[in-house]
Amino acid sequence: MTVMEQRGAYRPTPPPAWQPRTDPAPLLPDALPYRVLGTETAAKADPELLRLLYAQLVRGRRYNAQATALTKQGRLAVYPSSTGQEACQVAAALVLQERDWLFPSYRDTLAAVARGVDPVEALTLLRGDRHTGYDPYTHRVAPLCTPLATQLPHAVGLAHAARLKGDDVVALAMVGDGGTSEGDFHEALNFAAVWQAPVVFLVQNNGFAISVPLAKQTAAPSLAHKAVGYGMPGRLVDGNDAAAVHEVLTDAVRHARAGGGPTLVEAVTYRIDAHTNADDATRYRGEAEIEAWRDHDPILLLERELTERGLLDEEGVRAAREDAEALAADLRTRMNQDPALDPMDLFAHVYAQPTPQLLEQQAQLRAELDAETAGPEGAGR
Ligand SMILES: Cc1ncc(C[n+]2csc(CCOP(=O)(O)OP(=O)(O)O)c2C)c(N)n1
Repeated sequence: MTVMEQRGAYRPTPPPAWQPRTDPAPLLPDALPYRVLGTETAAKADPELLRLLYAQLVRGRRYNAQATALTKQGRLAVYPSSTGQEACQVAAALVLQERDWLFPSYRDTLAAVARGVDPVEALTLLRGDRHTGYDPYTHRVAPLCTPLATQLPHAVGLAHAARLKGDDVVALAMVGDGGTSEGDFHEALNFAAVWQAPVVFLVQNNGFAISVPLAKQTAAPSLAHKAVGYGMPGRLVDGNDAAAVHEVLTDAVRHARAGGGPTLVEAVTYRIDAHTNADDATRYRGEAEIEAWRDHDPILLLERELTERGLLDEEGVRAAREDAEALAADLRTRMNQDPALDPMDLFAHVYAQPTPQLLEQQAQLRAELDAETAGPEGAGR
């Protein structure tokens, strides 16, 4: 029978394999970024937590300023500052248990430090020294990741493996707004949702991928909306409101730990400094925009809340600043010491079983170093 002959009997029916899937409505993010500070919800926030967040934000701001100064003194090769984004950095570190894992990007040194990584060791990579600089297993902080978004599938793999082994571990992976356009972002979120892996993805939407503004990066209604296409909840939060970021991430970690699967959190924030010390941000954004965000500064918001509730006085502010100064002074002193480096370390910890090419390169470098030690004659020149 031809299609034309079938026409009379035609009844529109859905494709046979089609089944209604999950209802997307519960996965959708709020219309506006979730806030706590300055709202009625703030009264419910634990005063001790707010004080801790405040102390950490002040330390973080000072750490960023000191690290940036070290680049100008030639002590640090490059520093992607997280000034303005400290609330995300600190909250990401504080919501995790010791057994959990943090997967940071190059901008997330502060999160690593807030989780316990030595402040100098956390800068090893950015100093141009060697490898990661810290032992990822000590504090369960993966290496700071420079290739965009590649830390995300690593986080999913670790979380999935932990679940298969029956280990109670959650992985929290951090990525920038630009990183959400990478293939690795897609692959990580897809696998995480299909496997219901215990992962939390924290996107710090700081407005720019170097000089590329978000509007040129994506046409999505918000980055949190991207979650829905993968079948996981998307949450939108004010990334400069430390209490709000802490609450949203805590919920997401709890959900993941309870077997509820992954969550994508978009924290709306702003990068106050240039992309790195090597970037001239005046070429792509104006002072008025930065000023507007200074009025919504994470430290300012929290300071205001704490002061209004009588939880912080001048003495408290001074104590937090002194603690931050001590951190900066220690960083200066230790970063001004030249580390003893062995170029042969380049080959250590690369593969469990070095490849023939690596062994060849290792031998070549050894020979060059030996020739240098022997001087021009020894080198046969
Ligand atoms: C795979 C890959 N492509 C390109 C780059 C070059 N690159 C370094 S930072 C950056 C912008 C990233 O912006 P975003 O993800 O928003 O993070 P932010 O730097 O703002 O924290 C780019 C394109 C890279 N590091 N890795």
